Amino acid sequence: MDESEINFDGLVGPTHNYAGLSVGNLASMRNVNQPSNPKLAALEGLEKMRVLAALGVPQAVLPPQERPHLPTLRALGYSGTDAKIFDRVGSENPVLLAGVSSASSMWAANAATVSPSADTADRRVHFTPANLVTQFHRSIEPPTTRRVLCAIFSDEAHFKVHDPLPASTHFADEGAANHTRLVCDGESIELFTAGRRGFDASLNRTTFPARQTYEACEAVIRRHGVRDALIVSQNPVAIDAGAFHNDVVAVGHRHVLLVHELAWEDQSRVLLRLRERMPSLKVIEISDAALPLCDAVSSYLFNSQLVMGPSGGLHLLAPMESRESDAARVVCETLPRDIIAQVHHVDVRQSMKNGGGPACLRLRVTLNEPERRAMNSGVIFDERLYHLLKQWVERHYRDRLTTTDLRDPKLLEESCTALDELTGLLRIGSVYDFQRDAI
Ligand code: SUG
Repeated sequence: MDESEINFDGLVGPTHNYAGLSVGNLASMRNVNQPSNPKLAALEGLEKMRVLAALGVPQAVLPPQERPHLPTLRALGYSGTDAKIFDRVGSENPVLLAGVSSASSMWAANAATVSPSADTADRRVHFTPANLVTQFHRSIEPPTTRRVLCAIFSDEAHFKVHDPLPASTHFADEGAANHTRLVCDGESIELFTAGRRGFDASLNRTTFPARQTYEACEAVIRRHGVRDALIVSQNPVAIDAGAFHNDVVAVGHRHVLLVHELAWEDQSRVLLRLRERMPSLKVIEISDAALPLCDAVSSYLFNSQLVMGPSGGLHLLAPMESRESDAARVVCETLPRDIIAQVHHVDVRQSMKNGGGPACLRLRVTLNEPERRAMNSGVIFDERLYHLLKQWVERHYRDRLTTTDLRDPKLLEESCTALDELTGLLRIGSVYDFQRDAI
C-alpha cells in the first residue's frame, strides 16, 4: 500500500537552555552555562519545518513538555509554594533544577521508536515511547510523550502506543535515534543500533555512556512484531568521539544509507549483510580520511534529514555547521548527485549548541492513506499552522535565558500559559500534568 513518511518535529519549549547535562554529548558539555535564546530556537525549528513542507515533505509537530516539571520536584519531597520550591532547589541542587527545566523533548528522534504497519505482524503502526533512563533530565519525558502520542494516534484499529520499556538501565532505550528503516527491492528492514549489552557489562568498552542497550532493541522488535529486523553495534570509538546516538554518524532513508566508516562495529560485515538482503541498496560510506570522526561530530553532517523531494529525488537537509567545516563541505559537494539530488543547509544553531541537529529534531512516522486519515490532523504543519505557531512563540517566549533564570517562578507560569494555549491550537486535549490536575 502507498505509504509516506511524516516528519514530526519537536517544538522547542520556552525553557530551552544550556545546562551541560549530557555527558558524552560534546556540544552540551562545551556550551554549559551560556545564555540561550528560546524564542530564536523555536523560530529556527519552525523555519526548518517550513523548508521541508515547501519541498512537499509531509510535516507535523509534537508539543514541548511542561517545564520546569514541578511534579518531579514534589515527588522528590520538595513542598510549599512554587516560589519556595524553586528557591530551595536552586540553591541546594541547581543541577536538579536544570534537569527538571530542560526543554530536551524538542529532540523528537528520542521520543519513541516507530514501526510502520507494513513491517509489523498485526499490520498496525507500533510506537514505543523511549524510556530515556540514561540521563535524569530525559528520564522524566516518557509519561507525557506517551500521552501526546495517544492523543494523536488514538485509533486502536490502526495504531498501538505501547508503554515505555521498564525503566531499568538494562533496557535503556533512546528511541528512533538508533533506528533506521530501509526500503528497497520490495523489502523493508528495520535496522536497530545498540551501544552496549544490558546484562553483560563485560562487553562494554566505552568511556562515555553508551545509551542504547541490545536488550531494549530486542524488546521493541518483539513487542512491535517487526518481521524483518537487524540489530548492529555502535562502534565504541564513535561513542567516545561524541556519537552518543547512531544518528550522529549515519542516516538512511528508503534505498539510501549515508554512513561514516567508523559508525558500526564490524562495519564491512554489517554492510555486506544489508547488501545481501537488498542488492540495490545505495551505500555512501564516508571514510575517516575524508571526514575525520571529530569533524563528523562537530559538523553533524550525518545528522541531516534525507527526504524525498518533489520530483522523486532524495534531498539532504543538513545543518549550517556542515557548510562551515572544510572537510564536511567537500563531502557535501562531492556526494553522488544521482543518489542525493540536492543539499540544503538549515540554521538550527540554538539546538545544535545542545547537540541536536536537524535529524534529532524529528520523529519519522510512516503511514499509509487510511492511517493518515485516522490520525489527529490538528498537528499537521501547513502554512496556517506555521503562522499561528510563529505568533504563539513571539507572544510567549523569552529571548534570553540563563541557568540562573531557572529559579524564577514566573518562568513556570509563562510556560504553562503558553502550553495551555498550544494544546488548543493543536487540538490534542489535556496532555500536561498541570492541565489534568486542574480537572
Ligand atoms: O540527549 N541534549 C540531547 C540531544 C539529543 C540529540 N538527539 C539525537 N541525536 N537524536 C541529549 O544529549 C542537552 C541538554 C543540556 O545540556 O542542557 C541535551 O539533553
